Amino acid sequence: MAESENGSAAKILKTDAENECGDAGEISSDSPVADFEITRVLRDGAREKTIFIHGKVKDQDAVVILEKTPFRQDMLPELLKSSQLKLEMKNDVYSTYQLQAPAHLNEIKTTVVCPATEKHVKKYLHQEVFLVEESGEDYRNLTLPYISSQSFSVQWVHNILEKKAEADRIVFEDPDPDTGFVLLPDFKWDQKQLQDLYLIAIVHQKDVKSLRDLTSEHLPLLTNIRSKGEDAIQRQYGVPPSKLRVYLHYQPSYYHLHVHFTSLEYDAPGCGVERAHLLSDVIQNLQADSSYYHNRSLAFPLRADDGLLLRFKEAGKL
Ligand code: GTA
Repeated sequence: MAESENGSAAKILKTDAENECGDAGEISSDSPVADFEITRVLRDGAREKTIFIHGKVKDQDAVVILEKTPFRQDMLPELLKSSQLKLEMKNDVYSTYQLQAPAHLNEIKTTVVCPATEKHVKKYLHQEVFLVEESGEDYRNLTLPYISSQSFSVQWVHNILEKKAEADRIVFEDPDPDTGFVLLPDFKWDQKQLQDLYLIAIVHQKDVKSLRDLTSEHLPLLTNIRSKGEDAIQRQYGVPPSKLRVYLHYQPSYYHLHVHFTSLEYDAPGCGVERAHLLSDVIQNLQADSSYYHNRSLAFPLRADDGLLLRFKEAGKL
């Protein structure tokens, strides 16, 4: 089996955002946020320091996500030395300040979805959520027909697999058509610090939608992802398997099988027990029973305005 890797030394963190249409560190001359007209704030997470905004860019719907990123420990000396401090209050041994950091130490991670569909806008809108319990039969009767007609495009996934996008971000690839996958940084991670390390492994097989499709036939694929994914992360970033949370989402947003690798110390969105299934548990469940995910009930949260929730309600399942 042929394999290829990009990057070798441990702990190489890229310092600038990269994508298929721009070089690392280039200031974008065609800023999609410069013409962004705000329609409304979809969600404002003060604790996560993230804000999701819906608006228009030249008549096209767009979603912009702004996120304050974790501190980079390697930049702390420069941050403390070169920033200006404005005193707010002083009392005995206590004092608080406003620290004004130089621009390059004060970046905001920005994600743009444009053009955004109504489904994107709904995805990021703060909503009441409900827990649904889906039997294997419910999956086949309700969920599968719904996701076959309504789910997000996986064009971005095909672009990665076909090296049409993000090719230079690939950390590891096993090209085997059955057990192979591409491992690359998730677009939620800016790769500037390891605290919020987040990579995804995308399988080469195109007909595995989610956890529900997995049987013992997929065990070689899953064990391959676990061992080679963990090895690649250890080599590239120096993070050992015991510091990783490796899991699948059910329901995912994108129905092309992929596995999330996040730092154990990072409280990643969607890593809660109602959505994340540890890859090691999945492997053991399939070793014990090949049709485990075909038959058993799986619980997952759905937002109030999710069309799938309506299907469950109409079927008297809620
Ligand atoms: N490298 O083009 C991409 C790309 N896209 C379109 C999605 N992903 C991508 N990665 C690369 N390039 O982890 C990543 C996503 C996600 C994974 C798909 O693929 O970041 P999933 O199918 O299980 O879907 O995983 P999921 O978990 O719903 O996706 P997502 O977008 O992570 O949403 C979960 C929650 O995370 C959201 O509700 C929101 O609360 C939060 N979130 C989403 N995007 C951001 C963001 N940019 N910053 C902060 N929080 C975010």
